[in-house]
Amino acid sequence: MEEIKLSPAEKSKLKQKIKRTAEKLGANMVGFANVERWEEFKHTEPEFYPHTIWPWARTVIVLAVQIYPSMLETTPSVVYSELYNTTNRLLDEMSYLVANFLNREGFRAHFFPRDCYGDISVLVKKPEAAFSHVIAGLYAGLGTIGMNHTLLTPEFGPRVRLVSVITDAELTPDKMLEKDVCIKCQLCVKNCPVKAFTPRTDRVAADMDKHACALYHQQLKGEFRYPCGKCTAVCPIGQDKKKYGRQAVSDAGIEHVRNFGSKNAVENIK
Ligand code: B12
Ligand code: SF4
Ligand code: SF4
Repeated sequence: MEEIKLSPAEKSKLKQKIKRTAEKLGANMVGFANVERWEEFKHTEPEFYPHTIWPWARTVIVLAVQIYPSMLETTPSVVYSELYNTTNRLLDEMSYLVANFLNREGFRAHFFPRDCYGDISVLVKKPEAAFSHVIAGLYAGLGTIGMNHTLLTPEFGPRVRLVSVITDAELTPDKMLEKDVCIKCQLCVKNCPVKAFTPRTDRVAADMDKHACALYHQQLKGEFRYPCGKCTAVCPIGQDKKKYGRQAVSDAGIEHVRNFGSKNAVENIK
């Protein structure tokens, strides 16, 4: 298939149209990365680059939806579990439809589903996917990677879930953030129930025991109060924390919510 060459004015118009489409579908954030950034920054092995997998890929469009702090802070609970499932459906649908829009404009496009694993038992053995939305979000200028290994955005801190649309449309990439969004307060480190993080003094600010985190998630799944996300709930970064307040649900409220809808409801995890 012949590549469609766009003038700078056409590129800018198409970018605006994509943003508007995604926002109408519910996206809180939209960012654009050119595939060259995977080669420039090399956070992953080449087999994970979008254009290694799909040689026609030129741009990755990353969409984010917010996680409401007032629901997340009840974690582990069925309330957060339901929110998580809802965002997952929304992300996959939104990205499907944005890819569909690009198809109708004459471009190749598809989405990489928001997670892409069969079951948590698979991640206990091998905690990674064929394509990382965190890395894509970093390259698309949505945020920077925090000590808790998630993408921290100035608007919602780490309380966003991500999905990527991969296309052969050559669009102007967004600027990556220059300033580290993470303030290294270590609240994520201190509040992790399985002590998954070990702080480091170099650029990668903490090692993460992904196996311990995945094992804990397996337990929570059996109790119908999956996932955990405590390291994202406590992060003080984000305008959302200003809007909802530092703690967005009362202690009594947390206990009440945990008493319903899942097994092992109220116990030692806070
Ligand atoms: C496998 C997986 C897991 C595994 C492994 C987690 C991990 N961090 O790799 C387990 C089961 C432990 C897990 C747990 C959770 N997950 Co998960 N998970 C995934 C999945 C499916 C693949 C991730 C992957 O391939 N990892 C392997 C690669 C990317 O890791 P890596 O090469 O080691 O990259 C790391 C290094 O490069 C390092 N790094 C690079 N530069 C720097 C700089 C600094 C300063 C630091 C500290 C690190 C660092 O950080 C990168 C990310 O870990 C993605 C969805 C997807 N397809 O992207 C969701 C995803 C990463 N998970 C997500 C979430 C929210 C969670 C949870 C909070 C649970 C929840 N939903 O409430 C927890 C906690 C995660 C955490 N603290 O990292 C979100 C993250 C959103 C965000 N804002 O970043 C994702 C993107 C899902 C989504 N569609 O939104 N998850
Ligand atoms: S809780 Fe603090 S250290 Fe952890 S990611 Fe957020 S800002 Fe960084
Ligand atoms: S999701 Fe929970 S168990 Fe996993 S690293 Fe974050 S706080 Fe720890």
